[in-house]
Amino acid sequence: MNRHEVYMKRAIELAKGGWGKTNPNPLVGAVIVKDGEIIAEGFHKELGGDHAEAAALINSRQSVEGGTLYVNLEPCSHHGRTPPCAVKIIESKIKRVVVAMEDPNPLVAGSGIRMLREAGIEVVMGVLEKEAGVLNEIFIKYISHKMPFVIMKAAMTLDGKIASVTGDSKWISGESSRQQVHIIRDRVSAVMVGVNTVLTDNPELTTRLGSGEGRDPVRIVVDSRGIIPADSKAVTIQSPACAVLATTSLIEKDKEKLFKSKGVKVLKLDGPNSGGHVDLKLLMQELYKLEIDSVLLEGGGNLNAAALKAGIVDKVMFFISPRIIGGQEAKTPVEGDGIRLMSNAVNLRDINIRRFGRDILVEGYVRGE
Ligand code: AOF
Ligand code: ZN
Repeated sequence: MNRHEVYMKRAIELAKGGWGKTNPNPLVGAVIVKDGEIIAEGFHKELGGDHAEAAALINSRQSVEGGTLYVNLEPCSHHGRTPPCAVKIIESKIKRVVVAMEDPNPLVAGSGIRMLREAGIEVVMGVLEKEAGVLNEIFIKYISHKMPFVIMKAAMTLDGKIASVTGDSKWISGESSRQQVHIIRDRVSAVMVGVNTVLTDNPELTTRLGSGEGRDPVRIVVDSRGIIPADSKAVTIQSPACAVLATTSLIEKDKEKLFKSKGVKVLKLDGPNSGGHVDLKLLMQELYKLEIDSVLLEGGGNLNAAALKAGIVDKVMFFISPRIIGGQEAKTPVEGDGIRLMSNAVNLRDINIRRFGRDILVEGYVRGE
């Protein structure tokens, strides 16, 4: 790792301090180096708060004049919730700015770099670009496609079952895997399940980190006919985050009223070709409007199949527990009609394998730039 990469790695580590708090804004960290030493650090702590570059400039206890600023995202050039960072950097007399990646936000998209260069500041681009892209995979999808980043998560046995023949699905994966899921729930804006999952498991869909900290995601239930009981935990649980019922015009009027009276946001999403089902692409476009930048899709098999078919899934995370339960009728993570030819399979790229206790996590991306 060269000098630039060492400091950029630090900026990326700092950025992670904003996990779960900056959505739908990016994770950004910044480091200021002068005479071979880090003299200030900062990161974007929460939505609406100081941008990372501004935070680092404020945190410096000595003059930053002539120093180098490392930041994992191009400094902004626009007046948004805060004034443009590029202007602050120019005023601070920083000599050089090292950036991991250009800002995909159309409001910025290269203009921050241009501003800096026009002011005579040396700009070095592309340091740890790939790592920076992974760090902000949610932001990049959200801002460039106007849809949330969708992570399909499942926990299955070694023989690929998500429940036994009797429907028992409690404790398929171990404690450590389940904890990891709560860490992800804390970082994403929403968690989404299908009607059958609510009917059979009645999940709370909240974040339980153990430490007492953590932020609940918005709870989304996809239920085309609006048949889940109004006293389902997903509806009634006490949480600062709201519940969304993604349904269609097939929902009964009284039921719709009942859900609304309980504070549920009811979205009717009939698509031209969705045949009485919720149009998932339309749902994603609506979620974008609600500033939901990421969705953890927790099944079950029918919704997972529909989501893959609709092309809304970005990332897959399958936890595999080394247990075998068998049963022809036992449910699997992806049901639906299935593909006919192997050549049409969903082929994951950039596969990563991690261990959580006795379980194995296989994760990868469905598509990507
Ligand atoms: C951040 N934090 O550290 C940086 C960002 O909503 P605003 O006005 O705060 O502006 C958000 C945009 O600013 C964001 O989409 C990104 O393009 C740019 N940079 N944003 O939230 C930061 N550096
Ligand atoms: Zn900024």
